[in-house]
Formats: sequence, C-alpha cells, structure tokens
Amino acid sequence: MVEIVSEVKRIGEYVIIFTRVFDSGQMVTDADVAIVVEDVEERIFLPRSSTTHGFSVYTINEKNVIENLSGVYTLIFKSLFKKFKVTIFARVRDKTTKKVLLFENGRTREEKDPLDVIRTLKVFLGFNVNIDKIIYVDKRLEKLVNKNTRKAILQDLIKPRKKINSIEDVFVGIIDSMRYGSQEWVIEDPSVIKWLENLYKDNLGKETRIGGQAGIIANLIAILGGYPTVYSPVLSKEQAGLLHKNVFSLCPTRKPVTECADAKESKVNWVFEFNRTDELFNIRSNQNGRFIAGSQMEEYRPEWPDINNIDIDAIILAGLHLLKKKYRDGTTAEKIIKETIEWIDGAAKRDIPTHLELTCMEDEWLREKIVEILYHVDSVGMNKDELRQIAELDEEKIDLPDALSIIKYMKKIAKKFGLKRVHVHTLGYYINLYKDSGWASPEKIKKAMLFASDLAAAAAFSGSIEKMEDLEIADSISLSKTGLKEQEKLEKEIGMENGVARVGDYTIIFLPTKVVGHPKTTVGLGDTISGSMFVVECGYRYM
Ligand code: 8BR
Ligand code: GLC
Repeated sequence: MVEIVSEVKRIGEYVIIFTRVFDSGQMVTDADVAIVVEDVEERIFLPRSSTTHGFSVYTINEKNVIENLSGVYTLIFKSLFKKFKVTIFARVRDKTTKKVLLFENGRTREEKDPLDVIRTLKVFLGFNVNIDKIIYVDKRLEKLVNKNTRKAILQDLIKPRKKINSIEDVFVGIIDSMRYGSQEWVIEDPSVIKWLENLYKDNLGKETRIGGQAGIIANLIAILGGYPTVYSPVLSKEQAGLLHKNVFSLCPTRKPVTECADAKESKVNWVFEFNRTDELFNIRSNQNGRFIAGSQMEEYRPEWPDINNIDIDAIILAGLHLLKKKYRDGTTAEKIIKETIEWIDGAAKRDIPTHLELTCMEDEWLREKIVEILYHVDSVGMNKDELRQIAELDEEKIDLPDALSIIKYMKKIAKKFGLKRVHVHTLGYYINLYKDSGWASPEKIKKAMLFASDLAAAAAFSGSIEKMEDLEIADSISLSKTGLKEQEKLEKEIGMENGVARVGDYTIIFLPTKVVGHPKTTVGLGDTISGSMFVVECGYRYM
C-alpha cells in the first residue's frame, strides 16, 4: 500500500510543503509527486507543481517545482492565503495515490476521502448474516409443476398467504413479487427446503454468496480495506467462509470471523432474481427484483453483546424481520425487540450513531413492533417499497409517483419517530433528509452519496464488488434520466439548489445516480448503498 505523509508550514509569506511517500512501509525516493494548491475561500488555484514533467500539467515558474531532497519532496511558494487545500498525488509503480490536506490558522488537517473513512471507522453490524443461494427466474421453472399445481398457484395468487408451506407457495411468492415488488417469506415446512436444495443443484442455481444486510455491508467494508465487526447469532463455517478475511466477530472477544464460526447448521435463503421482461405462467414481471424464500431457525435471534464493552464508532442494525413471534423456550419477538431497544439506548448514551436498515416486512404485526425501534435509532435506510410499508401503518394506500411525494413521507416519518436522518434509495436517485445540523455538512454528505452511487453501479455491473479495481467501471456509467428529471422538478417545486433544499425543519439532499442498463444482479444493492453512505457520513460527522 502506498502512503503519503505530508506536513505544511508557513514561514512569513512562504508556505513549505514537505511530503514523503511510503510503499509498504518503505520510503520511496523516486516517486512522481504532484501538488495542487487551492485557496478555499477565493477558489484560486495555484498551477500544479510536480517532480517530473510527465506527471505535471503545468508549473508556473522554476520556484514552483517540487524538489526531491533524498525522498523528501519539498515545495516552497509564496502565498498570503489564510486557508487553503493541498492535494498531493504520488505515482509509484504506475499507480497514483492521492491525499488532501486542509491548511487553516497555521495548522493542517487531513480531508479524508470516503475510502479513508471506510478503512478507519470502527463499524459494528448485527445481526443477519446468511447464505444467499441465487436462482434466476426462467421458463424452466414452469416445467416443475403439473397442470393441477399450476391451477392452485393461480388460485392462491388472489390472496397470497405470504408464508411457505408448499412448493406452490414458492411460485406464488415469485409471481407476487414480480407483480408487486420484492418480498421475503419464511419457509415453515422443511420439505420445501429439500425441494429447493435439489432445484438449486439441478442447474438452476447460479451462485452462492454472502447475504443478509449485516453480512453484505460487513463484506463490502472489508473488501474496501476496512475491518468491521459483525455479530450473527448463527455463524457456521460456510457462512464465515463467504465473508472477507478482514471481517471480525465477537466470541466473546473480537476475533477474525472464521475463528468464531461454531454453528453446525447455516442460515440459508433462496433468492429468486427476475428482471422486467421475465414471465411465469404468462404473467409478466414489470420490474427487476427478487423473491426470497428463507429458512427459519430457532437460534436465529440476537443476544446483543455488552454495548459498554465494544470499541465502536458506528452501528448498523438489520435482520429483525426474521424474528419469530414466539420461540420454543417462550421467548417472544416483543422481548427481543425490547432488548434491542435497550441496547440501542446504551449506544446513544455513548454517543455512537445508530442506523437501522429496513427490508420488506410482510407480517404487519411484526412490522408494527419493529418500527418501535425507529424511536430510538438516529438514522434509517430503505427503498421506496419499504417507505410505503412504514407510511401505510398510518395511512391507507399511499402513492409515491415522484421524488416530491417521497420527500413528503420521509418528512412524516422523521417527525413521527424523531429521527436525525432518513435515507431512501430508488432506481435513479437517492434522497437524504436531516433534522438540524450536527450531522455532516451537505458537501460531505453529497460526497458520501456519490461514493455510494459509484459502489452500487459497480456492483450492479459486475454482480458484486470483490476487489478495488471493480470500482473503476463506475466512471463509465451515466446518470439516470429519471434522476435528472426529478432533480429539475425539485428545483422548481421546492427551490432546491445544487441538490440541497430546506423543507420545514429539515434539510434535503438529492442525488441523481448512475444506473446500469443490464445489471448482473440486484440483490444486496440497497445494502451496499445505505451501508456505505451511512459509514462515510459518520466519518465526516465531526470534520
Ligand atoms: P434494495 O436492495 O433496497 O431494493 O435497493 C435496490 C437499489 O439498487 C435501488 O434502489 C437502486 O438504487 C439500485 N439499483 C437497482 Br435495483 N438496479 C440498479 C442498476 N441497474 N444500476 C444501479 N443501481 C441499481
Ligand atoms: C435480506 C435477506 C437476505 C438478502 C438481503 C439483501 O436481508 O434476508 O437474504 O441477502 O436482504 O438485501
């Protein structure tokens, strides 16, 4: 890894920038170094200076050339700027690394970019880490049922049970999700699991990967160079094996995740992915999405680790939709949710920001219990369907045709639950809403949102992000037309400027995002977006 270590000094009217470059800890004495100095208030740039002509765009005069004094790259220039930004580029082995410093009142402070935050923030995630077995919906599925079953499926579609007790129910779930949006149902009859296992083996299964919001976000952070801590009540060797080696867990002390894997059985979800042109029994899907059939396990319920004993900067919670109403030992979902709330309140006492990532919750009873958590967390993340589910707890059938209607309900939710931050992602744009200041500045938030959009585009394109290079494709993906149109509308409707608007007591930040024409998969994209954005914003909160 290449690291840039810099120091900025002012002596009278001169500014001196000393830079050293390290490659895996070794000082590099022949790096190409270029520096751009920018006056923050006046927006004046000093032309870029560099050690070699090849790397430099231009230099103003001889005085502005960076001197390489045995590996200490030194730039001296005359400047009366009080506050300026220094961007240092170092090229080693044909790879360029960048560092940004802010100089103010005689002191320098580093401006972190989103990756720096991801790599340094101590993030805790709990509790759903499962295995996703992905099956793409195709016509071959139709051949698995006879005429009578087909009839029964079409009949059940009138009023789906939203639980899986038979093979028919799996089909009902897929078609209902194709029609009305992604859903997740639990499998109550174990014989269906056998059928799914065979189906997966019979050439229809495409991929096994880490699933569950906590697992997906933890993996992403680790791939990007961070060291997250994940808590999962069930962690088998197979689950742990699908996580990056830099993911840690608690057992009971913090250890690499494989050392904590002690469960015999894995939590497995079967994910049926479909796109907007797929058809089953002549019923056409009108959207990209998925239907998830999830195994149910008695042990899959959180027992949170002592909040006062973990060293963390940010918390992401998810998975409560998997709770059973009642467990064999008498424990109830209500009791677990109460304990979760107490745990969150403990985090609040330590001023650790908390985020709840929602997912579609079919069981209205459980949904009502889970939303109680919103009174306690700082932030919540969701897609449009999830926003609808929360809003419809108070109102009959709501309509979300555009960004303005989404903002209306985001505001309602923020107000009702006293949330500091609400994030909604849709296909084409993201909207974030904040109560008061005290979070990051709008510029920093936009940076976090842009970063999330790049990650989502890269993940949609390749199916998942596995290494840093996978991110490069994002540069060639264009912005959504829908997003740009909605942006224009909001500028007229609520006077939004540069993606920022004030609506009542709230600040809205809007970003049109990059959308991949033919995504490879979409499962987990929402987690990638919400998780990365929240973490980066937390890192920026005090900057
Ligand atoms: P959920 O996982 O919460 O449903 O969120 C999915 C999100 O993934 C969408 O809101 C959208 O922002 C993003 N997304 C989808 Br779906 N398809 C995408 C694509 N082709 N390119 C970029 N982002 C996409
Ligand atoms: C839910 C599902 C999980 C899936 C995830 C994707 O958490 O339970 O299987 O990976 O959503 O967002």
